[in-house]
Amino acid sequence: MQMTFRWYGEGNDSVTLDMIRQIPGVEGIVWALHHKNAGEVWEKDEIAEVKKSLDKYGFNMDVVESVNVHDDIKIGLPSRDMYIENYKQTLRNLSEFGVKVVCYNFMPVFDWTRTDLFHPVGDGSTALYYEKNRIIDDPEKMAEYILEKCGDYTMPGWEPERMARLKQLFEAYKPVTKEMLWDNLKYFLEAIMPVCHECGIKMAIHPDDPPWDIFGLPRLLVDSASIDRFLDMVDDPYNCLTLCSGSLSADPKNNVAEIIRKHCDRIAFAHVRNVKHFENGDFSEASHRDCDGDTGIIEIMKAYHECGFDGYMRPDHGRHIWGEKCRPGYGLYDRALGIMYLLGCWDMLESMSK
Ligand code: DNO
Repeated sequence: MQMTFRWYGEGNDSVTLDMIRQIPGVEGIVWALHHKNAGEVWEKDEIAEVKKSLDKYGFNMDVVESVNVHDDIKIGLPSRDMYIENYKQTLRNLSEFGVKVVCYNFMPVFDWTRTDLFHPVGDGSTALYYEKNRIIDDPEKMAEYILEKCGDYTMPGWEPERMARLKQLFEAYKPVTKEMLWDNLKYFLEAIMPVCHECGIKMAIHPDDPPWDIFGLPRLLVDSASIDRFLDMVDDPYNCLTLCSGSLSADPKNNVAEIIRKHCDRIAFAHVRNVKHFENGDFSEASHRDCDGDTGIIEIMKAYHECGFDGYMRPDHGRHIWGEKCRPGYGLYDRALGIMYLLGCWDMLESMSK
């Protein structure tokens, strides 16, 4: 297992590489060119600049999160072929800098969705929160709220340019049924798999967060059965998962450790995060400590260890603690605590297996 940390880039993150270097055990930075729109080619000189800044600290750049997929590909428009060609070129360019895993998602319109970004946890800290009844039928109001709360930092998938086109996007997705979305995902993956082989890059899809349809939009990767379907649909060692424990475990029926045991060889990237459920279907994000939520962090770490997981892992969202001002979910302090907890579990499992 290789521990990594997500960073949004110079001038786009409250956390600096100097700070990350002081967290024990971080080998790589999970990065992206956040200024690029979905569908654009990532140019080599832009990638080289990131490499230069990471090299100074001895961090690898093996994992990208994310190269976003253009909506025309998800919707299945004729222009998708052009965007797929651009995607392939981005993969080729990334491979020249040693990138091994590309995380992406296939969620229509929105990426991850929460109704409150700074919900009090009860101990003076705040965390991302999902109130089921607030996701009814007004995505525009939702977007307004999210944008206002994010301040200087946009949440991935909720960029103001995209949100300004919400009505248009909803219109465009109207004819897309769940089965069509599956077909479009298959089309995309089959088109890029040869380039993935050529470049040695694993495509690692992020499950849908939350794992159910929202605002009438279909969502695909929501449980064990849909993950089976996805991996069978394009049965290729380069067609992999970003197994996000927090996304999946927002649905209490999902057993993340079981999914890990079943598909460990197809998990290229592990997001480890804890979620606390409430009886009415709401959920709150929690500290990484097992007993603070319902995800079963220890069982998850055991499953990865048992399977000999040798992919990349990162702590996922943290709470906002000690008054930190940061991008929602992506501060330094609680994610650094998260890493220490995960590495503590891992080191203990290692020592017990000797
Ligand atoms: C949330 C992240 C997601 C993820 C994308 C991948 O914090 O895990 O935004 O990066 O879904 O494309």
